[in-house]
Amino acid sequence: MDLANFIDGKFVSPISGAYLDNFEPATGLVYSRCPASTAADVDVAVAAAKRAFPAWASTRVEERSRTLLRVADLLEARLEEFARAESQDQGKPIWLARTVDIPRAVSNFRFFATAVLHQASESFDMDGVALNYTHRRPVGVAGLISPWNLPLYLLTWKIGPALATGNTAVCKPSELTPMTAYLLGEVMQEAQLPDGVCNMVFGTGPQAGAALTGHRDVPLISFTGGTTTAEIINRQIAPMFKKSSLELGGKNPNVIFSDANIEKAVATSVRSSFLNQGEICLCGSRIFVQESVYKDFLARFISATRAWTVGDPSDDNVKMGALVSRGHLDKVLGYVDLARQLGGTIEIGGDQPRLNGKFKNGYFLNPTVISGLDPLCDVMQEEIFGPVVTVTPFRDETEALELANGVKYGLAASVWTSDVSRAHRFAQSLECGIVWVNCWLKRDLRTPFGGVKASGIGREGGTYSLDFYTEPKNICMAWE
Ligand code: TXE
Repeated sequence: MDLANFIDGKFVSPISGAYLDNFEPATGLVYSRCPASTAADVDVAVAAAKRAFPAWASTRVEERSRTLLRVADLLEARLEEFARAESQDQGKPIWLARTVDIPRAVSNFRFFATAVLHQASESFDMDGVALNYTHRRPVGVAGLISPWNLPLYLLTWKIGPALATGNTAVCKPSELTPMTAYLLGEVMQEAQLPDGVCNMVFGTGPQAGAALTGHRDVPLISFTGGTTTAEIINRQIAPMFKKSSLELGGKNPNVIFSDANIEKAVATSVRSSFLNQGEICLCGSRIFVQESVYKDFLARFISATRAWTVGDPSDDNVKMGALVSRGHLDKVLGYVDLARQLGGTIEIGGDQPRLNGKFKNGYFLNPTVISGLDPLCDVMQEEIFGPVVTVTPFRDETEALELANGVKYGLAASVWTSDVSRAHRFAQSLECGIVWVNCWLKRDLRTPFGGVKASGIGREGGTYSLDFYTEPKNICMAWE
């Protein structure tokens, strides 16, 4: 099957006629092709979005809201089809796509289609001589670039607020997982989203992505992906003074104190380590355990990891599917080998499962737990982004904080303790954007999402998104 770009409300082939093979991670086989778009395709898409902007920006908020709610309803009606497509395209278990990815994509549209109806703006009375009010306008054509780990979830997280606030959009989904973004074009057509309001251009980052981030008619960029890529994008857009939000990688600590509920910490830590094959920027990939409970935790955690089955993503009983690509699997395996060379102990995993039939060449990896590494080594400093976690003991709160903050990233963290004072004290001292206490991945869409240090710039989520996708202008009206 050849996918097509979705431009100006129509599915169109890439101008160059070039395509990229799209592999199914579970089998390692090509099962479709996506356009290898170039700057020429991006130019056509940006022109369509620019043409559509004035009418969409001046469409009444209630009408924009109703249109996005139709998209949500139509997407929800095709949930099973989208879940199957996401699972086949990304390698994740279908139950995960069915219960998280696609429902969250529906929520993204519904949340922002209703939140925008209540967006407040300020006014200030200057002692009766003048009135200042803040007038918010959409920015224009939004360039939305999304990654391969939660393809539809993270793309709609951008499309929702961008369109709700009156912007138009050109989206560049990851070339590794184009399928659900392609199908979303069908939903937008059926929802009668006006032509050009949302456009999808498929292709590689350096070709299609760079053409979008560097386009003179795209004043706003929202990017989710790797820190290395964000450095390239930042250099490109800095001299163009574009408004940007960069949501990047993480190397998140999961800190377990001796007074934690160990049973709950173990059960949740298996999820925060291996959900979506560990391919979630919020995964807790560095587990730190207070030494008095370290041995007990490690034994229980290994036993729980053994039950985290790997196999056919379409099997509802399988916990983990395939990693997204051969290249990504090799990258993750490289870190496991490095851990061995550095003297780490592979407590469980570190190898590929022996699967038969059509899965024998799939990009599978057993969930892997490594102990005994120096916290300053590359395995514990760099984002691996796979089902590989380290477990390290610590003496006290001071050492735990030093270990947790001792990386260039600062996205998220989990803290397990029954001491409320310590929970507040420790959470407030962590260098990151999101902290979970005695839980993980409970996400309220109204909260700010994003990281600090090498995990990104800016916040999206709730009113933070509505603010990001609009420009506030202060207008001062004098009386006399
Ligand atoms: O990201 P990339 P990938 C991290 C994780 C992962 C690494 C690479 O560590 O191993 O990033 O993943 C587009 N100009 N995260 O390959 O390469 C690209 O086509 C414009 C964390 O997915 O950054 C894709 O659509 N665009 C992250 C998107 O950028 C460019 C989730 C992301 O690709 C471009 C995913 C360029 N020069 C990965 N180069 C999170 N925080 O959730 C690439 N792209």
